[in-house]
Amino acid sequence: HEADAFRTDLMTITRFVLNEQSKYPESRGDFSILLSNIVLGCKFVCSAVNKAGLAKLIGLAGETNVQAKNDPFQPEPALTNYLTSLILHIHSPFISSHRCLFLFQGEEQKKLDVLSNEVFVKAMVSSGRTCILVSEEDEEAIIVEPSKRGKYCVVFDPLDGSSNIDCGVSIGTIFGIYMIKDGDEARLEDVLQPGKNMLAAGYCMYGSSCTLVLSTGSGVNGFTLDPSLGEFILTHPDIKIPKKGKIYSVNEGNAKNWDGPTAKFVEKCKFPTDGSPAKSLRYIGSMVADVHRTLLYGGVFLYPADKKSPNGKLRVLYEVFPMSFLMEQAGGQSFTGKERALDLVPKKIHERSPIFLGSYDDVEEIKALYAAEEKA
Ligand code: P6P
Repeated sequence: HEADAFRTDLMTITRFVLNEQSKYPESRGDFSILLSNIVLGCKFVCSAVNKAGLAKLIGLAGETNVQAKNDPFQPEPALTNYLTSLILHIHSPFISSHRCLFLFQGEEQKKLDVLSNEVFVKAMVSSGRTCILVSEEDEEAIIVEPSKRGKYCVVFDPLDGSSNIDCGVSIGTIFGIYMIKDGDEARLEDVLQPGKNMLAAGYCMYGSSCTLVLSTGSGVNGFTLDPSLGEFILTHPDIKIPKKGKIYSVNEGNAKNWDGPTAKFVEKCKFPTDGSPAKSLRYIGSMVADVHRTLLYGGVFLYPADKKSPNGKLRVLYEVFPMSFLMEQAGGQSFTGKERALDLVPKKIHERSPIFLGSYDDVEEIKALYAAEEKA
C-alpha cells in the first residue's frame, strides 16, 4: 500500500541544499547555514501570517484598541504573549472575542511586516554568514557588526503585498543572495551588483499552503511546508515555465498611462490578430502570488513604466532581480522594456524598474514591440 504508507524518501529543503552544495568541494557549509536561517524566518512568518486573521480579532495585529487608554487592566507584555499563544492554540470556546479584546487592550502590537522584518534581520545577523542586508522595510542598508560578519549579502522584502493580509490574499517573502565582492570590507557597492551576479534567489508564498521556491543557480525547485513536521518538503522538483502561456497579468487600471508597446501587447492579448484565442487576465495584486502562478502555469506578468511612475513600481533588488533570476533558471525570461532585467546595475538600494517576466516566447513578443518602437 505505497499510497497510504508514509513517504520515507523525504527530501527536505535542508537535505536538498546540502546535496547541491556537496557539488562544490570548497564549500564549507556557510551557504547552507545561511539558507537554513532564511528557512527559519519563513516558518515564523508563515505561522504569524496564518494567525493574523484571528490575531486581528484579539487586537494583536497592527493596532492599539481605542478603548485601551482608560483600561485599568494592563497585562504585562509577557503575560499578553503567553495568553495570546494559549488562545490562538486552544481556540477556547469559553473566551469570547470580547473577553479577548479586554485581555489584550493597551498593547501596541507590531504590524506583521515590521515583525517579519525583525525576524529576518535577526535570523540573518545571527547566522554569522552575512555582512550587508537590504530590506524593503529599512531605508538604509544594514551593515552587520564585524564580529558577526560572513561573506554573503542578502536583499529581501520580508512581507511583500502585506496590504492584502486583511482580505486573506496570498502574500510572500522575496529574497536574493550575493557574495561580497572584496573579502573583508562590507561596502554598499556589494549590494549594488547586477542581478546576474546573484548566487541564489527565492520566495516563500503564504497562501493555502506555505510554498518556498528556490534557485541556487542550477534550476528551480519548490518546497511545501509540512506543519506536522515543521519541514519544507520537495514537492515541485525542477520547475520549468511553459514556453508560451495563455495568461497575461497586469493592473489594467493603469492602462491610460501605458506607453505604446505595452498598450499594443495587451491589445494583442485581448484581440489576437493571428486567429489564436484571446488570453485570460489574472491579476492578484500580490507579486509573489502572480509570479508563482506565472511560473507554474505560464504566461507573462507585467508591471510596466507609465506616465505616473516612469520606473514602474517594483523594486530592483528585492522584487525584480529575485523573480527574474528564478524565471531565467526556469527557462523563461525577464525584460525591463530596455534590457535584460538581470543586466541592470542598480545605483540605489530601493531603485524601481519596469518589469515584463514569464514565458520565453511571450516576453520575446514584448521585446519585439519595444525594439520596433526604438526604430520608429
Ligand atoms: P498595484 C504589492 O503592494 C506590490 O508591491 C506587489 O506585491 C504587487 O505586484 C504590486 O505592488 C501591485 O501593485 O499598483 O497593481 O496595486
